[in-house]
Amino acid sequence: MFTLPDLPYDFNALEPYIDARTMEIHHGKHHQAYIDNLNKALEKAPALQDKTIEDIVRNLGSAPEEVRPAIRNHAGGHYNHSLFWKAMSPDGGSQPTGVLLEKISAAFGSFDAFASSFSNAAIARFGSGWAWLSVDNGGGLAVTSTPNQDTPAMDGLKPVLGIDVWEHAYYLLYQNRRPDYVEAFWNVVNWEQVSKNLNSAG
Ligand code: MN3
Repeated sequence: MFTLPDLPYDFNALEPYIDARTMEIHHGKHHQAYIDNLNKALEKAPALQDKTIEDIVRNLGSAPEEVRPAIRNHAGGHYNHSLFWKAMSPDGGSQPTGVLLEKISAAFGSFDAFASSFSNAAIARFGSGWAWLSVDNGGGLAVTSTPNQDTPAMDGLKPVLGIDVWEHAYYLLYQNRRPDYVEAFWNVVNWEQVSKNLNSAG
């Protein structure tokens, strides 16, 4: 049984960029619902019940067909949100350093070019989904976008930073102004955690 991970900060910690009410509903209702629905789907997939969430999203093909769409959506939702909360911090913002910055510069030319590519992917995602920075199969970095709760891990990539662009992530504070939310997100990115994600991606 999967359970909701605690937020590593208070609901209001990311203000003024992300408001407390949004964080409370997003974590306590939306993320909880992905977990509840995943646990329910896993009742019909006993072979997956002792797998990690990463194993499940990386091997969707091993889920029984009957519950595969549910597992895709809800395991994806649990995996994506678990990464998302940790990759933000009230002490975040600014720019990465060290190996992460070197890899970003190698892949995109500069940090600004990367940030622009990531923001554009987030803004251009039609409907609900995510934009990502991931480690690709060759060990380089790539910006991609996924619909719904799909995750780059389903395609063998290792996501290290993601932004949730479902309306539930920003509508209370930003309404239809997704670009303003995306711009504000840069103020809370926890580069230390993104670097850890990069290191554990190998
Ligand atoms: Mn969400």
